[in-house]
Amino acid sequence: LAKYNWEDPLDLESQLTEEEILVRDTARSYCQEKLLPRVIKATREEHFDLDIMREFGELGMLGATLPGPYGAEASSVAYGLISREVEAVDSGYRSAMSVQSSLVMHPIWAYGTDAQREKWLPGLGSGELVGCFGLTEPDHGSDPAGMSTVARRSGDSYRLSGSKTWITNSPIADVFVVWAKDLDDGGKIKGFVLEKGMPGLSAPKINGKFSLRASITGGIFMEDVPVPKENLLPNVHGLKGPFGCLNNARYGISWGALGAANSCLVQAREYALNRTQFGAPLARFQLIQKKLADAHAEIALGTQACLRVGRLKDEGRVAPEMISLIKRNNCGKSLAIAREMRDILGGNGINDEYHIIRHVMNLEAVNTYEGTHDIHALILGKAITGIPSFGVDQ
Ligand code: TGC
Ligand code: FAD
Repeated sequence: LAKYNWEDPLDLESQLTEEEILVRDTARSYCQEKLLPRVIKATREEHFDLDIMREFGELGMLGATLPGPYGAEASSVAYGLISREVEAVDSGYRSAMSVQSSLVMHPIWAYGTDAQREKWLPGLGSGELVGCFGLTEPDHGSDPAGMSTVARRSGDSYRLSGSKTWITNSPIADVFVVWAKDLDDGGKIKGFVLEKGMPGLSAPKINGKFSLRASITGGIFMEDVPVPKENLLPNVHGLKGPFGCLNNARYGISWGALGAANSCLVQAREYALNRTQFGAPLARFQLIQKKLADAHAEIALGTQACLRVGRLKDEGRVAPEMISLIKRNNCGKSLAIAREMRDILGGNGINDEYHIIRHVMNLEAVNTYEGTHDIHALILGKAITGIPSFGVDQ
């Protein structure tokens, strides 16, 4: 019989390729040595350090799955492992990485022209340029089909008007992938690449977040912004454009959330072994062991599901509902785990020096963005019953 390894309960290691292990170990060293020491201050000060994007770039962590020359053609599992390592430190850092990779570089690669790829992908891949993805609007969050942002043709340009909100990286972005309805083409939803400095474009920061404080979030305001027609992403229209990007980002988040949950488990275990009450370490008590066992089991099962979906993705056999299943399950479970692990630390659990409370707060947003927990339930509900129940007229 094999010996049980609580740190790798279902033997993930033997299911990874050598290259994936190398990618994970490189990401782990960087995250533990360079990101972890910065995160408490960054969270207290609500600050995103731009150097981090360039460091991600140097390590090949941006757009890693894209083919050469723009990416390293890493597997989806390798991308998931990077997300897990980054989010083990902070979901906000993973946000910065996954928006750049899945929501900005991916659409330029998948829907753009060769000239667009050549213009933006090298800078985005090195982290010299920062990108953001504007889908959500003040009045259209879970239901982006109702978006109000519009594009109108005007000579050789489009004019974009509207506003987006809750946009990761927008205040520091050089490149804005924005989704708008083309009024000269039947209101079809299309993707446009806007650039910092365009007249009528602004992106103010949203202050006062209690979640993802080490990530910067803002709005995008567009007042008749002239956008050259060369900046239209020509190879997609309709919601399948943004949703095609979200499939990749949601998949990465499924791995990432478990990275945060696992950090909470490791911290709580350590604390329970060292903290004595009633004459014994907390780890001696059955209620504590049950909490650790529940967290441990969910992380192990969720990770195995991520691996399976990643492999299917690389084989071209993934269905979006599979991604909804793991995004919903892993974010919801990770949030519950983080709360339980925080409880094991008692009063110390609410101090940021112990990290867990930061993960609890972060995972609230992670459970909400890229489709809320309940929206993914409805996607699965539709798949199970065949009946859509998103809107009143369905
Ligand atoms: P529906 O009628 O179902 O579909 C419209 C069209 O889209 C296609 N489609 C997909 N294509 C690819 N992948 C998917 N996952 C797809 N889901 C749908 C579909 O086939 C159809 O195509 P066509 O050719 O027939 O037109 O759409 P609906 O309007 O009924 O929407 C349903 C619903 C609620 C599931 C959807 O709107 C939804 O997922 N809402 C959630 C919104 C969301 O996730 N927003 C994310 C914003 S970005 C973000 O949060 C980034 S945070 C990043 C960070 O910081 O890490
Ligand atoms: P709403 O859609 O108003 O939902 C509110 C509540 O109602 C939720 O509980 C929801 O589940 C529920 N609800 C909605 N519809 C239904 C229904 N039919 N049935 C039952 N319940 C329903 N967006 C971007 O485009 N780009 C980004 O980079 C980005 N980054 C983000 C970063 C952060 C920190 C946050 C918090 C959000 C970010 N978002 C981004 C936006 C995010 O995707 C939305 O917040 C999310 O999709 C939910 O939309 P909403 O906030 O408008 O909530």
